[in-house]
Amino acid sequence: MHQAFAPASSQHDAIRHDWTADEAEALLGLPFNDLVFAAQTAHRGHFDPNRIQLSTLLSIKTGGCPEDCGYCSQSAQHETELTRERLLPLDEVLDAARRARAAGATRFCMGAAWRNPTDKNLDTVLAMVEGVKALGLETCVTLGMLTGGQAQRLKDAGLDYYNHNLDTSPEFYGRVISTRTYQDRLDTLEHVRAAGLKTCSGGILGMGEGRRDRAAMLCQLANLPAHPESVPINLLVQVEGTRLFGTEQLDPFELVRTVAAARVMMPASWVRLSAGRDDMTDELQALCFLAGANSVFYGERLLTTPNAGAERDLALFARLGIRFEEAEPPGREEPGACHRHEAAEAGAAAVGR
Ligand code: SAM
Ligand code: DTB
Ligand code: SF4
Repeated sequence: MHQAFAPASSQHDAIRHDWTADEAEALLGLPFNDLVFAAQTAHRGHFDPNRIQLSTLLSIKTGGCPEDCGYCSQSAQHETELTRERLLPLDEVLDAARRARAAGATRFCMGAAWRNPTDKNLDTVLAMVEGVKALGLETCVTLGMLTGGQAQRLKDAGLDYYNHNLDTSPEFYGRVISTRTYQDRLDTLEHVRAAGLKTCSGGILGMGEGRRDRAAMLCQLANLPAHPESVPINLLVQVEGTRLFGTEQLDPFELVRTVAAARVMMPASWVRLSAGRDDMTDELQALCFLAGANSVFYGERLLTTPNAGAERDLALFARLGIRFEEAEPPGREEPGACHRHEAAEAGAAAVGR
């Protein structure tokens, strides 16, 4: 076993904020079995290893974004097949949230293709947050950059999580986005944290970055004043017409290694296997769950691209004996509390086992 990373198991679940890129790179480069073992050990110190959290995504404002993120179908600088849409009306959003709850999601995440929300747009989003929360779902929004005042208004409306990704390392960042800086992203994360919102922040793999960049990105996340409560690890969804379309595919084991390192470095956070699952085999997803991923986007679509469907997911969870939790119906004594849903049984029925 590697000396630096195989000490007593109690050290695997330490909450640290002093990771160096060298250390994180060494962690990512451990023999695969040692790394996965370290991740499982950390995972079991903080979570039920056979349970995952389900979030459903909805794009509330699609396309026409002024930013130039090289991966994104919604950038106005890319010629993709996407149709630009206006901000969705409240009733459509609430219908989608009810459907997500009925399907078993506990968190509803709403995304908008904005550089930042205007205060007027934010008023509309606040009503969405209040409405979704009243359904007994946890709420998350991703709206671009926020001021401190906007973060506070979201908090006051009852928002649980704000998603804002660092996307990659500071060193690789300039190859992906030029219209906002890394520091802009860190500033928004600071506003989110200062307002008392939970932070959802992670990145994208498979954009042509190297292992050192993945290590540096994980260090940035783990060395924030508080670990993000939720860490989405996206695998680039290659959309025709975007600048990063045609990028060489990442070795799938690098995805598993990154999930495992995220679990070791942020042991008490939800690590979400996010975009890209539709193109993954069941076996690759199972390795990611073994490596400590314990949350997924659940439902037929991500924002603008297909997701692994609910039927496929239920069948996979059943084969792996993974349970998920379902939102309490609203009006119970502990709003937002969850009860166990035996996905394994439901899914087993779905696959006839
Ligand atoms: N416009 C807001 C922003 O960028 O802050 C919110 C929406 S944006 C689509 C949210 C995140 O989705 C991005 O930061 C990126 O990490 C992820 N994302 C977008 N397109 C993706 C793709 N094609 N593949 C993987 N992840 C993607
Ligand atoms: C995150 O980390 N991944 C989600 C969510 N946060 C907003 C977005 C994934 C988008 C995948 C490409 C698409 O559907 O447009
Ligand atoms: Fe706009 Fe967000 Fe897409 Fe960047 S990732 S182009 S900010 S929608």
